[in-house]
Amino acid sequence: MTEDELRALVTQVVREVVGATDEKPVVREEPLRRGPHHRPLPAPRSAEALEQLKALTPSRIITGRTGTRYLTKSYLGLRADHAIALDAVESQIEDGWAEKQGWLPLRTRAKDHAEFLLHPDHGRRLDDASRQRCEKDAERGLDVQLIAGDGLSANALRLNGPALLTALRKHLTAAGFRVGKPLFVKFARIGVQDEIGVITQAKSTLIIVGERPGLGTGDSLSIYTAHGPKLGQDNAEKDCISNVRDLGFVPERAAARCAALMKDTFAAGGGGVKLTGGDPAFRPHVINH
Ligand code: B12
Repeated sequence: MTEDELRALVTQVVREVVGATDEKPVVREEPLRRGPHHRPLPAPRSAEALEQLKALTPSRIITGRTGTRYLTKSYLGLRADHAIALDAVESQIEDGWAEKQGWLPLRTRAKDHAEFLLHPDHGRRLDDASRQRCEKDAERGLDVQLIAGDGLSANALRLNGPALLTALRKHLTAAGFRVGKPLFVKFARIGVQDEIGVITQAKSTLIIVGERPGLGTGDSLSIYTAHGPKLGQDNAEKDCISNVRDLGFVPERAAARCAALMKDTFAAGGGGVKLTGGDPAFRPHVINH
């Protein structure tokens, strides 16, 4: 059978199966419903300025659209970034990792990760064994007690924590502060720095912790400082340097900024609102980056 004969046979079979007639299809000049159009961006006045703007952020800006919807590329990127955020919140620090960094391992009252996520308060106090270990093994009366916590992204601590704590030790020591051996707290919320500060009688505590991730920011750490420790200290008396990661505020620069913040804090006798000196026009010098 020739190729043409085969084609005719297949056409006949298909026509029989679908019940085709010889009526000519109605062809409309204009389709009734237009499909969505890919709307690429209009040509920018300065392509260079546009690229500079995009380079400032990993966020999806100036991406174009299709109809009222995202481009497939944007949509898939959003799903991938969401997966990174979920992975970050689900991540945990494995046993033994903190000791390898030279940090004293402690844990909070949260018995497991699910309890930690569901009951934030359980992540703000040490469990009994850790309290005793902290009383026995942690140094007393340091200027700044360094603490590392997993918080809402153990991945961030694993990736950026060692570099950040090394840089913090370097800059704080150079600024004249006594900092000792760092402590690590598993299942930690910010508030746990209060209890540690009270136990160790440090003048200030500083906790680095995995931030609640935004889209694609599962590697981001924050530094929270608290001067004059007391249980349940208000956030208004504390300070925060956020977005510490390679794509944001790089650990080395964030540590230098933190040392400057601690100098101001000690000079003012407290952090947070005390640093404003009561001036309503005050603009904190510690912002994202
Ligand atoms: C969640 C969140 C909040 C929540 C906290 C609720 C809760 N119980 O979790 C709410 C909505 C209450 C909040 C409020 C504020 N927040 Co807020 N917050 C965040 C966010 C998105 C995540 C924080 C996080 O992951 N913490 C880690 C986990 C483990 O900590 P946690 O113990 O579970 O929760 C504590 C901290 O989140 C802390 N906290 C939250 N915000 C702030 C801000 C400051 C200055 C301090 C000292 C502490 C603090 O409060 C929680 C309870 O103790 C971050 C952005 C980010 N992705 O990091 C911004 C962020 C930390 N917040 C910020 C700000 C400015 C504020 C406010 C001052 C806003 C305002 N003008 O009112 C207030 C201050 C609150 C206060 N005085 O108590 C800024 C801090 C900027 C800076 N470098 O100082 C950030 C970085 C957002 C940003 N990019 O601008 N916040």
